[in-house]
Amino acid sequence: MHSLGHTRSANRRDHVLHTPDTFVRTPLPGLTHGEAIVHIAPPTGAAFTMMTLEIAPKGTLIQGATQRFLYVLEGELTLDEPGKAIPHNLASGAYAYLPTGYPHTLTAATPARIVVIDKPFLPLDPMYLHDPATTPDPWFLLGREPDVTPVPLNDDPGLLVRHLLPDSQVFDFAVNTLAYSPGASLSQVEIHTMEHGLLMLEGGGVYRLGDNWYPTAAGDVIWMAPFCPQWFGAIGKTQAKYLIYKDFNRHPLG
Ligand code: UGY
Ligand code: MN
Repeated sequence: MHSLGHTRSANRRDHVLHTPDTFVRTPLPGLTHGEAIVHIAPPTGAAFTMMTLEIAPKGTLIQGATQRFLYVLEGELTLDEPGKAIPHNLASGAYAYLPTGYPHTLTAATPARIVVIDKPFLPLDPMYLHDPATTPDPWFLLGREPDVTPVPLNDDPGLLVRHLLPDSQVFDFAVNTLAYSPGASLSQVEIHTMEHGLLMLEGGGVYRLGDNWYPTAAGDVIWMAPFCPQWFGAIGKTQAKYLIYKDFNRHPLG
């Protein structure tokens, strides 16, 4: 049906709501037999990129210029890493963290959709590396979101967080999932120095961004600038769940 120029998408100074009706697919260097939907990138003010890649069987993605986080939404893929004869199998809910310069090839075995977050790494100042056992660099890791133990946010059993990256200040960003029982909400309007990239995975609700309240559903992507006022309330009879990126563990002056 024709939308007559209407969309829920919005582009404001301190936030972007990117809804599927406005997605535009483009080629991406390093990606074969696939297309990228770039949701979040520096022209809006973001210090990272967040994209969905749609990859056909046998399509591949190789490393880019920065560290990378990837999350499988749909399909089956293999991930080759250096020195390993047997590739890793990834399916829906699987994720990987790849440090800067870590060679890898991701190959789709079936039609696949993945989310990719790329960010230039900001090293932790060595003066904070008190523990000699601490490595200065973040490390390659693979996981599965359902295997991560959920913890209630602010003691609310209706709002469960899964931290997908290790609790180490060596990492300069965090990626979490937040699962809201029907009717649950953030306990406060948040205003903070970190920026966010968010993909609504399931369900929906109302997202406050700045002075706007947006109906939000699975498939929507949101960018929140540093200090963007934000709040979410889940609406519907099923849980609402999103994947959320934030820059983390660094002094705001860098
Ligand atoms: O981690 C966060 O700042 C998170 N609670 N923000 C959000 O869900 N908008
Ligand atoms: Mn937040």
